[in-house]
Amino acid sequence: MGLFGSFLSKFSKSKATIEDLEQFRQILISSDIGVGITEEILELVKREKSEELSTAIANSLKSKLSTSLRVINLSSDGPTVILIVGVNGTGKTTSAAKLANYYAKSGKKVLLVAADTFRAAAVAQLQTWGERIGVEVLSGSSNSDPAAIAFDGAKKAKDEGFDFLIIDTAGRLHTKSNLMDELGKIQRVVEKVTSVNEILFVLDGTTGQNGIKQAETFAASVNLTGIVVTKLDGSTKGGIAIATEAALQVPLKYVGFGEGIEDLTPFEADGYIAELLT
Ligand SMILES: Nc1nc2c(ncn2[C@@H]2O[C@H](COP(=O)(O)OP(=O)(O)O)[C@@H](O)[C@H]2O)c(=O)[nH]1
Ligand SMILES: [Mg+2]
Repeated sequence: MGLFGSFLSKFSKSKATIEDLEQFRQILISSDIGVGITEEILELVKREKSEELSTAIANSLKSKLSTSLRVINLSSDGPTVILIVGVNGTGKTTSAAKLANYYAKSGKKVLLVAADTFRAAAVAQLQTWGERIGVEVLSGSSNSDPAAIAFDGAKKAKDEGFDFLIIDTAGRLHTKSNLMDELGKIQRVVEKVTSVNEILFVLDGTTGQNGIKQAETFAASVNLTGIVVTKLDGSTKGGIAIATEAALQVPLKYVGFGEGIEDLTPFEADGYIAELLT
């Protein structure tokens, strides 16, 4: 059963009491769907006919979502370049490897670039994934300029006919403006060689409303084209997916639901909402 299902089935049988509404409010808030959307849903509970309630909530949630396409924007000429950004520990490297694996398995030639040059362990982590999934990983020496390695990756991908170039970047605090500027620099140097098709913001689905603030600051520095929400496995925080997309109007493209290489799935809004409400 989804997060809201038991309440909705109760409300479909009898009118919600004040106590019911309060309990439902707690569930909604703790799902991280946000205060604004919580109050709107509660208004619908008070107002709608019980048999139409689920549909009314589903429609209300859908109307808040981005209308942009959720598929990865593929390059028509040259490699499809995907830049992976976000704060520390959200699942960037894991998601980069998952995406690389998906494309490699579908017969595409994929290059991963370890542009997280601050920590040797970060480079090693991507290399380990690369070996496991049979995808080449390009890395520079530690502490080298991340933009320089990204540039080398772009050149190599273009010259050697790669279909996908996936650039993993270092986690950065959205409050550090010099690091945010560095992302812009990475994008610009890659664009000297080939266009950047996607900038995916990776959000840890368990970080709560602060995640939305992170995303907003990143969106102010680089042109985010998609969101990946990770760690939704077994989480009761599923509301964050909707809250983030509603706040940013940037489409959620993938959801991570585990540490395994296959644990990434394209986000499908209708199914996701239906699941929350069932
Ligand atoms: N449960 C779960 N763990 C994840 C998921 N994605 C990443 N992780 C774990 O989160 C931790 C940080 O991931 P990592 O990719 O290194 O984050 P990065 O710092 O953003 O590159 C690792 O232990 C990953 O295995 C996910 O979807 N579900
Ligand atoms: Mg990483």
